[in-house]
Amino acid sequence: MFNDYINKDDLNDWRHLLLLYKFALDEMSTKLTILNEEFQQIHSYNPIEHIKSRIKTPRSITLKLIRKGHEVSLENAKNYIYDIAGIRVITSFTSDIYNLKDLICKQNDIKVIQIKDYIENPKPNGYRSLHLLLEIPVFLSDRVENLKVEIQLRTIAMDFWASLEHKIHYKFDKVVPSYITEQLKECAELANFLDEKMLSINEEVKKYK
Ligand code: 0O2
Repeated sequence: MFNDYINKDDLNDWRHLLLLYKFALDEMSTKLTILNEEFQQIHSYNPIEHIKSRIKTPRSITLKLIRKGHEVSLENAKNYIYDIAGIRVITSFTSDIYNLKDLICKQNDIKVIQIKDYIENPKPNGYRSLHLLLEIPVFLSDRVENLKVEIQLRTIAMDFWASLEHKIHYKFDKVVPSYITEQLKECAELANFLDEKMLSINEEVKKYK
């Protein structure tokens, strides 16, 4: 698919672009690790359960550009695909998500481009997560490149739901029978109930410290 749209001479430029996004991802991952480890030292508590990161494949970039109606080019990939560098941060509690968001967004080398709060406003299918679209500078030998990184912040329960929903979506080639969609929506509500319950138990436990 990718090769149908990309001239062989341009392959090196694409490799270079993806390398720049890898640098952006590395920088952002380090920032998150620092926040987590410092938090652990000060409060004896890790807000982050785990972090997954990935660079979008050239195939996915190509498909997304076509889906959005753009010509497949390096410039368009940089301008219109916001999640070439993607990080998923999994937390225990919803409160951790908002604490982390505040800590990330106030770092003055980070530019906040957009915040999508699918926790306050879940998608109609039940999807919940907080998405941050950020731009960070990457210092190269001859210039500074500002690159976009998408961070998805989710609790374990939100991630459990989203992972299964994603698999089902692809299993049915995006046309999921309505009774399954309805059951998934129910599960999203149950996952949300679990998040709220766990948060309130945690608040109780904190009083004993
Ligand atoms: P993948 O394979 O996860 O990378 P945009 O990226 O902003 O141009 P969109 O769709 O408006 O396009 O962005 P949005 O809503 O921020 O969602 C982007 C990503 O969030 C998706 O990436 C998914 O990872 C996740 N996501 C959004 N909605 C859902 C959902 O209903 N279910 C699940 N499981 N994940 C969701 P991609 O590119 O679709 O795929």
